[in-house]
Amino acid sequence: MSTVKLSIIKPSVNNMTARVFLRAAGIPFSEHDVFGQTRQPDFLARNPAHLTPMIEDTGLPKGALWESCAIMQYFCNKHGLEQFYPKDPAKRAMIDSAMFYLIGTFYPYLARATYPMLGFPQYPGEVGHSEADATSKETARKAAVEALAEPLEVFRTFYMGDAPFIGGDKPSIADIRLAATLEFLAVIDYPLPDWAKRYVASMEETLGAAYSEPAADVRGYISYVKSKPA
Ligand SMILES: N[C@@H](CCC(=O)N[C@@H](CS)C(=O)NCC(=O)O)C(=O)O
Repeated sequence: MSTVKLSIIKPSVNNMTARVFLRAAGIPFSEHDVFGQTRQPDFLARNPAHLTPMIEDTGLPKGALWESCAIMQYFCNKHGLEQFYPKDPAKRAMIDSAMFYLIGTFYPYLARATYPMLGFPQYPGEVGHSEADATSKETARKAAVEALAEPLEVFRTFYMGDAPFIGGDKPSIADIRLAATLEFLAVIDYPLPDWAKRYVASMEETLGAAYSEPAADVRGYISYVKSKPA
């Protein structure tokens, strides 16, 4: 079996998601740090969206695949990893819904709330990316911080309910996506509710080094950013 090639940027939780998943699923892969290389001609030829995580695997129609959730879905489908992505259509729909809700609703708030502190660029059309003054940018950032609480609570009340994970008794790919995402909130000292703290701790305890090793890169970057003078 040819080895999957995973291209990553270490401080990113989008990348942490794929890194945790491939380790937890026991899929053989080689990891390549492409920090600073995503807009170079060789990378763009393979991935015109210049996004990481990216996998390259034989059999993919275009050779490469990006989007963290699509990467996890692909490997679960390919290897029948039902423990992470149930086959039952109704159960699978809940996992898909949680991931779409994260990417489409929760993550944009989280990016607006944390990217300025992380030193990451914001998206065109947003106040943080505009020529607005620092006060206006901070007002917009704080609005995004405030908006986080409602979708966060939806993950607990709707997707998890009485179970410890979105996947029920065991972490699913939606849990890997959510736990990794929550890691970024440390950069703004976001007051995570107790259930969310316990949830991330359970994810780490359950997945072990598969979680801790990629998490260490995100946490290390956050510590570095927070240690810099404002
Ligand atoms: N929704 C995507 C987001 C991917 C993304 O934003 N990747 C960023 C790192 S966090 C990236 O590779 N940026 C490099 C670039 O745009 O050149 C996912 O979940 O994979």
